Amino acid sequence: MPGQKDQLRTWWKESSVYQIYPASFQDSNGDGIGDLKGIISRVDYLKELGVDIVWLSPIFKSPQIDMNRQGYDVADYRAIHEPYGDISDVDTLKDKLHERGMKLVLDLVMNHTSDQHEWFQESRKSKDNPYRDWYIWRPPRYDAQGNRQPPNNWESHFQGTQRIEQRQCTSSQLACRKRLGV
Ligand SMILES: [Ca+2]
Repeated sequence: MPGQKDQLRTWWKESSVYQIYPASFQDSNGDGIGDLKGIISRVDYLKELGVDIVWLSPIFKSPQIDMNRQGYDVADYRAIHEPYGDISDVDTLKDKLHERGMKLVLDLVMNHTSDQHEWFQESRKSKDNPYRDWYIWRPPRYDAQGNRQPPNNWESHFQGTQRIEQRQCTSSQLACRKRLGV
């Protein structure tokens, strides 16, 4: 029977977490872009550092047009961003981390998708599409001169208004992205 102290221990509070942005961590094939095989080749190094948990920034299929190519605009949650590798690489990385007593945390945000995701492509087709209410749609706003206005004036806690506008863009229209220069 574990003692009370052991029962109160939680791995996600008491572990050393090492976040990896895949594109810049380790390139295994010389194309200039870090990848999963590169991370796999450094698993022993991570263990030597004393890492308990690898937090992997987004690796899913994405056009990478969100802020600074972070990959939070996911186009397919069941596929890997091609320059990073494929699902078998994820399995290998997971297995090698587990063999060394480390955990793997995948970073993804579930409250929005890329405008290239098939759910969004369906949703935008018509108001009676089965996917229509998978996204929030509102009529566009215009000023007195007839110029189309941003979706809202919300501010982000993270990176100012642009991030919010960009999230709106991923679920609205190309013209909005052009306006923001993203
Ligand atoms: Ca590479």
